[in-house]
Amino acid sequence: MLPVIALVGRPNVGKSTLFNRLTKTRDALVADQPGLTRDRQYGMGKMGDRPYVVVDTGGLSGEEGGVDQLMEKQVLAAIEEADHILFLLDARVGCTPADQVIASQLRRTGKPVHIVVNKSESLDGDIAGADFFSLGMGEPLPISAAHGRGVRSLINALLDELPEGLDDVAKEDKGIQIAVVGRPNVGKSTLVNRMLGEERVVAFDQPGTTRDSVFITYSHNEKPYTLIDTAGVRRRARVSEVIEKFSVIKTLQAIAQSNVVMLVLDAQQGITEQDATLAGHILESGRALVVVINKWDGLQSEQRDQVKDDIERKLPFLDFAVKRFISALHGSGVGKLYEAIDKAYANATRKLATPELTRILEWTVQEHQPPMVQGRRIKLRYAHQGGQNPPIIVIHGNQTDSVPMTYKRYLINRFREVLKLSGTPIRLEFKSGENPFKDKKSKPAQRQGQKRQRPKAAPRRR
Ligand SMILES: Nc1nc2c(ncn2[C@@H]2O[C@H](COP(=O)(O)OP(=O)(O)OP(=O)(O)O)[C@@H](O)[C@H]2O)c(=O)[nH]1
Ligand SMILES: [Mg+2]
Repeated sequence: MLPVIALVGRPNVGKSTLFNRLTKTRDALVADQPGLTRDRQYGMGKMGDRPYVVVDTGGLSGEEGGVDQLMEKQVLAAIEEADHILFLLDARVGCTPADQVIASQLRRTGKPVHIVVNKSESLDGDIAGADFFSLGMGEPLPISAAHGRGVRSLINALLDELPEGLDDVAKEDKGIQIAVVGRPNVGKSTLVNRMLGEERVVAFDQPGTTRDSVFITYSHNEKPYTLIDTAGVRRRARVSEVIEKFSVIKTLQAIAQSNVVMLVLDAQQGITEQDATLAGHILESGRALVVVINKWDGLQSEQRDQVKDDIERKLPFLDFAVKRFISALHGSGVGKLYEAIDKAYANATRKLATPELTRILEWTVQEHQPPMVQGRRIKLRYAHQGGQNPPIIVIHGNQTDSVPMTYKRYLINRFREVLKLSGTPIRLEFKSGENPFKDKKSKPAQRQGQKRQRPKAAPRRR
């Protein structure tokens, strides 16, 4: 399960600055998708190959019974779902009475709290921390969120405290892992129940805590699948009467554990901001995706056209995904979802041969050259696969740091088109060797060297 780190503290101590640093995706392409707004409160990050979730709680006032009682309630709810609390303090201001109040509130939660002293870049670590020993919550850790100092070791220390994730040998027979996500009341539980319908359920994990999802392994057409249900399966018929407990954290964790995400939308309610935010999270995760437009029954054809327009307009960055229009209630279209799921998964995990990738790259570059940078043209020379689910295409050349966003999109579109890679995001990675072909003798050695450094090409561990 993805560890969850919550950032807590008074206003202005640097929570959002730290959040941005911890969730900064190296893949700028994701952030640059037209129409995509990033969630400023919840984000996924990665240290090495260890992913985590970060929550920016937006701040506690430290005034007991203060005006922002309501907000504090929300902060406490976020804390409830977290594995680690980072209590941020301001080295320049020192320990304030408000900090003391927050400390005692945090103590009451019984959660592990780390004292993090921010803005300590111009101070000696010991001096920066000294003032905060009086909080009685262990050793203060000095960092500078703005300058990135101490952040890496802080996160590594947190992740080290957590038990190693189980290596999922046992998961082999669980088939494709499908996360069913969507905002409340779009019909996730109805869909899950409908999909399970007559199927033979092999295993059913009850959730352990409030934020756990339910995992259901079953077989369909004698093929195993595992549904990850973020809403919780209702065995009873009256699904609609259950008020579902929606949790972004639970959703992020389910996405991270899946191979394919089914994003469920509500055709009768239309596309909302929350849908777009979830879609953004899915895109950032790199998982294969099937967009399921539910409640398609009982709509007039003009309404249907409008929903389709709406999706294109509000979720343009999901254009790679297959869309399916269904009625979970009546069951229409549900059986056909498997075809889309299987296809998305197959594409996301397909092996791509180096000669083919390089050939496509060559054609693409021939058709439309990358621009010149400081009088020299960007060269893109060869490509190979660097990972699966999502497919990563590693492109070698020179001045690759300067490849413009529009050109990256052009490349991705071409790769997608020629390889027919629908249903999955495609990631590009660039490697510049100053001129890898200048000194021919060093070429094989260099390529090998790069191979060793490259992150593992095997599919992700789950
Ligand atoms: N010098 C210095 N300034 C920092 C550092 N981290 C954050 N800041 C600055 O502190 C100010 C507040 O930072 P935010 O990240 O917005 O603080 P916050 O805790 O999210 O504030 P609220 O959301 O209002 O509670 C900004 O001007 C930041 O640039 C740091 O490590 N060093
Ligand atoms: Mg903030």
